[in-house]
Amino acid sequence: MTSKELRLKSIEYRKKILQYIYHAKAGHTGGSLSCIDILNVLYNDVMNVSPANFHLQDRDRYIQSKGHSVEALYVVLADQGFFPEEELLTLCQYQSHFIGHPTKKVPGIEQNTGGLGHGLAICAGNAVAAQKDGLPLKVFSLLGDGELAEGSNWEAFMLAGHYGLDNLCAILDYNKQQITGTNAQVMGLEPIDKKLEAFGWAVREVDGHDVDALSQTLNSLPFEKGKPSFLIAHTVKGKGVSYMEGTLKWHHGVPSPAQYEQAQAELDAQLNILEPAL
Ligand SMILES: Cc1ncc(C[n+]2csc(CCOP(=O)(O)OP(=O)(O)O)c2C)c(N)n1
Repeated sequence: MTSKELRLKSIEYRKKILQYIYHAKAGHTGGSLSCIDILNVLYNDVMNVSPANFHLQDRDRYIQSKGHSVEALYVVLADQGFFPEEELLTLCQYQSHFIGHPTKKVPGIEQNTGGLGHGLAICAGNAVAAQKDGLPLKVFSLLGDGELAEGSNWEAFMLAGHYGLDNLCAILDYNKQQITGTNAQVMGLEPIDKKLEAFGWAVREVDGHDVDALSQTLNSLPFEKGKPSFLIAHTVKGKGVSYMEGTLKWHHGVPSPAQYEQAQAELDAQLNILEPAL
């Protein structure tokens, strides 16, 4: 996919995330908007995973450890053809599979997540198995910065470093905010690069909204042969909608009708800058 196509997709995905959260009257808005460029690049430009190969053992794996941002994942999986997009109109309704956290009942989802701190350990297990079986697949995990307060992540970091899992890539959606405050207020992570390096990981940093930089970095895995890769993606919670950006209350939140119109208008304006004919 070209750089422009990826940038257009990101805006379209943001519009859809808001559309389905607004319709469902529920959702983790800010964190979905902060990680969507990462998912866009992974699914459209990096990973070897699709509805056609999902049953095969040697496909790549993606497990979204910050499971609460599931609306971003639903929108991307629908776009990849894992299920018809209109099914997202059932989001958060009684008996719908499209609940507020990922479950394997939804086509394309590898693992149930949502209880923070589980995804990376599962990915590390998958990476060990692939290494032993000689399968040429890559395993990707998306982590939240607040999520790193869970000690289980650090066990997985230690294991992956020890076993030299260079088929594993963890991406940190580093928006520096959690539910109740900033990382600095609740649980600081710095120096996160030095900590991961001390655990035996190769670390890179990137602007997590720059699809070109994301694509270039994620297409150069492993960052170092014989080491797991850790990508610090600097992001903004609520990215793309002016009144949501960097605002704690939009961790989860449903726009009012006027706010919804404004958000869609802002995203349409971004689309028009990229593609004036639209
Ligand atoms: C084990 C566990 N504890 C608490 C929660 C509730 N919870 C949901 S999201 C969240 C904050 C996560 O912050 P972060 O990982 O930074 O996510 P982001 O800001 O990117 O949305 C918390 C504490 C949870 N899902 N799982």
